[in-house]
Amino acid sequence: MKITRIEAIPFAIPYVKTLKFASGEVHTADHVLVRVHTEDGLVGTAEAPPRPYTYGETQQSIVTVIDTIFAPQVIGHSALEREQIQAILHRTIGNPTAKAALDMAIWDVIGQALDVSVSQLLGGWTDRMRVSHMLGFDTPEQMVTEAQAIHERYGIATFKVKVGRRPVTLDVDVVAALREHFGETVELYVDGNRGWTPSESADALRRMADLGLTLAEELCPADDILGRRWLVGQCPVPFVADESATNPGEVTRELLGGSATAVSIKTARTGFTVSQRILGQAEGLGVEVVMGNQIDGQVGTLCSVAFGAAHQSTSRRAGELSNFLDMKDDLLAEPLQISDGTLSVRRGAGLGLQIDEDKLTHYRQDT
Ligand code: MUC
Ligand code: MG
Repeated sequence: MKITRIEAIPFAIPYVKTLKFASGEVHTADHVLVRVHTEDGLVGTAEAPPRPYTYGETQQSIVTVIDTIFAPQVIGHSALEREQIQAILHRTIGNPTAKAALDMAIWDVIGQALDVSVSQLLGGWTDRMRVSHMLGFDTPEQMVTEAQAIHERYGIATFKVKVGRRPVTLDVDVVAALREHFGETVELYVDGNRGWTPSESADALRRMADLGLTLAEELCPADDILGRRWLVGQCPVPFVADESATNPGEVTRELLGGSATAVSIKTARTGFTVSQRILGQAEGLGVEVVMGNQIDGQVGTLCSVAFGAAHQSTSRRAGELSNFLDMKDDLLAEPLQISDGTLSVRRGAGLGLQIDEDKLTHYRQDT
């Protein structure tokens, strides 16, 4: 299982509809496909999504850090030396999605070599997850129409509503319209991507108090340290740390500092290895987790569901696994299918994914 070559391939696939949220917007999936080759002819695959407004990475920075810093040090190691490889990666600060994609591609290699699925290797709890769909900023009418279409077509009954606009009533009206439209038949929760101040967040929570929200995520910046603690202290539902808790140290700081009471796990930023460590922290501290989405394509989504379905506590809540529906196309030879509101783990060795090489040739940006 000696690693002989690592590819970082930039590609760009347009979105059908721009996804807008408080910290940014996405209109093209300008991701990086990472491939890890071994001397036995195995190829592990994962993808890294650049999110400059969250982690500072760009498509170019991901390719560069992999090509010039990570690949030269990782090549020559066995895929089984994951701890050695983690040590190499963590010698460089930041670059979470580049590190995560490498880690997940290496797990894909290990699964293929052992002829077992990565999800089973990780824990094998179940073979599918319920799906939560993310609704980006729009008018209440448009967001209800989108939610209804997604509900009808895919059976999805959990929606994460992007909030964080000013005045807060813009978003409160959306949540009220969704509740009015669906009644109690759907689960609703909100994600502010740090858009509000602590007092605006508290005001919005008060206004939404009767709307049956189940979670509130990153309503205000974690750097508003005392304000955030004050807010979390009065939040009636678990307050989820997402971009404020991107590694085990930050998870500890946010939870023990009283700035969050739940954690979003995103394989796109912590891979499988570090995501398992974060899951262990959450379980040990007794807080709930949600499988989040880094606005992944289908390759990244397959990684998320492989991890989420592998453990009891990550599969309890619906996972955010549907952002790829907004893309015009994707790279998988066999596209993902959401039905009855669930997404299944791929059977087969490793991550069970195969890239459509013609599509990759079409969408890659480096030729
Ligand atoms: C989310 O849960 O926040 C948007 C920004 C980001 O970092 O992730 C996405 C989704
Ligand atoms: Mg979030």
